[in-house]
Amino acid sequence: MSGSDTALKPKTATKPKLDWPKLHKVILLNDDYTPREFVILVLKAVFRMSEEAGYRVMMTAHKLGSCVVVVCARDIAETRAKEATDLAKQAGFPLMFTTEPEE
Ligand code: TYC
Repeated sequence: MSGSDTALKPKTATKPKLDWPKLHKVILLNDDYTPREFVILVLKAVFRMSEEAGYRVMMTAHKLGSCVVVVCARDIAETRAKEATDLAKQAGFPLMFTTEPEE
């Protein structure tokens, strides 16, 4: 067999697998019923925020409709969002926290 008979494999471009798992945002949603003080209480209890940070995040959601609370690993984001939403539900408020992947 001469060198010209050798079957050459087509070269396929392979994307290097360097993707890390995406970080996730926990997002606080505004509503018309949950008292401001209760929102701050939940932010302090679940996300370990100071009164001042909690107030700023609460007021941002109140004025703009939503606010990013924290960016972290997906499982932590989902657990915290559920914990915070459940706490509000137990107290009879419709306060909601959602999660979404970062771009
Ligand atoms: N908008 C609520 C009120 O006026 C307070 C509030 C703020 C509720 C932020 C939810 O994510 C929220 N009582």
